[in-house]
Amino acid sequence: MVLNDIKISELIIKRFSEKLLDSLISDVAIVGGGPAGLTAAYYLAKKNVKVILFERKLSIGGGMWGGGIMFNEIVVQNKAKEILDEFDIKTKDMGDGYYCADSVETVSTICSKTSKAGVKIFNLMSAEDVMITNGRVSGLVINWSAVEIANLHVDPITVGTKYVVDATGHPAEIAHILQDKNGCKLKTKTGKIIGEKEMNANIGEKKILENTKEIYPGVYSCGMCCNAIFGDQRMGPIFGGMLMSGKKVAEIISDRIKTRY
Ligand code: 48F
Repeated sequence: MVLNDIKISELIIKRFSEKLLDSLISDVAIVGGGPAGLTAAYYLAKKNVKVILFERKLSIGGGMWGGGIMFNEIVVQNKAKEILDEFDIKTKDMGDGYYCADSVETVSTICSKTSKAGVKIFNLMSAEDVMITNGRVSGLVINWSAVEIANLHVDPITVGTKYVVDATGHPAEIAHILQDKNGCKLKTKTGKIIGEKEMNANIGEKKILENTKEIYPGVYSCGMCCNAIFGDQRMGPIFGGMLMSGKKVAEIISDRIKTRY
């Protein structure tokens, strides 16, 4: 076989364009490819929901690669172990309901299984705005992260979706876009983003599941941004809440898609 450089370029352009064209309309568009967003995407795809995911960075996995202070081990509590089992990730029983897993194995396996489940993952792309139709979010405005980083004046493109998931972690970017740019009232006590509280894994991990819910018509929060939006505790390098929040938002949205849209 004689390799042809132009052919190689042609194949990349063709395949990527097909992928992007097929993603112009989806059931769910997830913003953020950390543990919460990836887990949500995986469980949605397993229920045959058409789901796409945008991640600003080159690598998928968000804050999980670095475990705690770059020690690449994560801790999960017993309630979340079944999710690591579902992904076939090795865990070490540390007693008293604590389990550890290698963060590199965890991220790479979740990423691989999510992709194989049928999720279209677009790395290097950022959501910079939302589309709103009749008081409900109906799509995302996306651009290359490189455009954002270089502060270039290049117009974005749009994708239409039934549901958006804010899985952007601590910065809660979609919630901020709704509130700060579009003046939307969020479904929090104050109608605004309340801001995350101090570190407390015990409270934070419980609250994150309560706070995995709709924040504005058509938009759900999952993962760390839930507690940032609803004003609850952060939890540091325990990741069970992120995984369970991703699974929970997938269940809520797939039920809604089945019963009504
Ligand atoms: O930060 P991240 O890992 O959020 P998460 O899934 O998990 C939180 C934990 O990592 C940790 C924690 C555990 O106790 O508190 O922080 O909730 O992943 C969020 C991802 O979203 C991407 C960002 O690059 C990161 O990989 N992201 C953020 N804003 C955008 C975005 C955006 N506007 N467009 C695309 N990607």
